[in-house]
Amino acid sequence: MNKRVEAALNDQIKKEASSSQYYLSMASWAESNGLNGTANFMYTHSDEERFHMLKLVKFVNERGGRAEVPQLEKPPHEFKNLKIVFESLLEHEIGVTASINNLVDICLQEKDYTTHNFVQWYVSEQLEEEALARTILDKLNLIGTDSGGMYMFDRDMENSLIQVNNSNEDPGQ
Ligand code: OFO
Repeated sequence: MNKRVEAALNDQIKKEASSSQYYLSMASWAESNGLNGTANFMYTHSDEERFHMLKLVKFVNERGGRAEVPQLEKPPHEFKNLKIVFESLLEHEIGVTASINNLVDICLQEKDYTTHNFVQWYVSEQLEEEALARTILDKLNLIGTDSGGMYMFDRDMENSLIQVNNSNEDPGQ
């Protein structure tokens, strides 16, 4: 496997693992603040990020490279409010998208079209995740600080899990 591509894939493995930890931390915060719908949404999201990481690990090893299990930094664990949680999520996803785009770029520079093809799944995934985070933030902006609205929002988050699960069905690992 091309060494530059391998290094970029390993870097992405770390990013996906960090995303999983970050959303797990958000889930724990939401659960301990009585926001069970949001907590379940974040637990599911955290599992998905772990799946994204595993998919990369397997790809690297199957193509003759070596996937490295990264050391991770402790994610933030205190959040002022729900809006900040989702703003942080969106900001984080924008960073991950930039990293995926960089990976695409490296594949093209190194003429690694197989990896380029593999990475397209992540390109679409990032598009969906950013769109979802923006939709959620729009809702939170409408609700403002109304506690009844917040209650309904949390209940909606539970229902939105169905949508997320459907949109993340793997087209064949
Ligand atoms: Fe892995 O999809 Fe977001 O970060």
